[in-house]
Amino acid sequence: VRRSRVAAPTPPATIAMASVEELKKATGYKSVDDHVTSGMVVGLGTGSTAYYAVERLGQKLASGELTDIVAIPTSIRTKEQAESLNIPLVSLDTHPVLDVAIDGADEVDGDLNLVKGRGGALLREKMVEVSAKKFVVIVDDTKLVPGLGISGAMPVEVTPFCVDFTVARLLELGSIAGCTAKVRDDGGKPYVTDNDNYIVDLYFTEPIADAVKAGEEINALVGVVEHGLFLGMTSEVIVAGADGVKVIK
Ligand code: ABF
Repeated sequence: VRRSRVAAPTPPATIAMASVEELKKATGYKSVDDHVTSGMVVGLGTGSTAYYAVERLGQKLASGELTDIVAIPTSIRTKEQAESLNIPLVSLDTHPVLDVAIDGADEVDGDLNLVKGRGGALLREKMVEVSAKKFVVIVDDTKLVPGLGISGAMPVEVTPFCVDFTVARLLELGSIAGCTAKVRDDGGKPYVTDNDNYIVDLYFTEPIADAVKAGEEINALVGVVEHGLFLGMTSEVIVAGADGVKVIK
């Protein structure tokens, strides 16, 4: 009896990891099932949750359940995944309006405003997602926050030229006073985005009080390319948690 009691439990870490992955898969699959129909132009997000939306789209194209889809990837990583699944790809140059874009997020607040870019793809994500008639966000419930900027970095994509100058100008902005800034590191060198830029991660101890103003001030700096605040863009959020998958609009 003692021997079987010792042998029975599955390691808790294995259970936790599998379930987080299952939550991501549930939201990713549901986003495609609910929002993608044949003939659409679809924006494909980046990250470990968006991965499952891309996977589902590939499955449905392969089975013939969906036809005449073209997609726009938001990163080189997603482009490679889509190509491996034979998803036809186009660009904003030829398809400037998308029917739907689907992507993950780092933070979602009560008004469905987002922090994005901890995966480094925020510029292409914003260009694609702001061009979509519908922007569907897919997250597990750990991403829901009471205020933006409190669970980790708020990334800003900047030009590499004189990055310390740009960091110093960012730290002077009244709307984000008190934050700290760090050029994202990649093994001892600055992390380089798909657009050959750097990322400055801003860290806050309190939620960003006025995210609209912060976004305006940050983007007005000449060395800044784009920030990771995605405000007023979200059409709906598909959230997976221990009690199931729900939709917030
Ligand atoms: C991208 O992936 C980012 O904007 C965001 O940083 C991240 C979320 O990734 P994950 O789903 O892996 O948590 O969409």
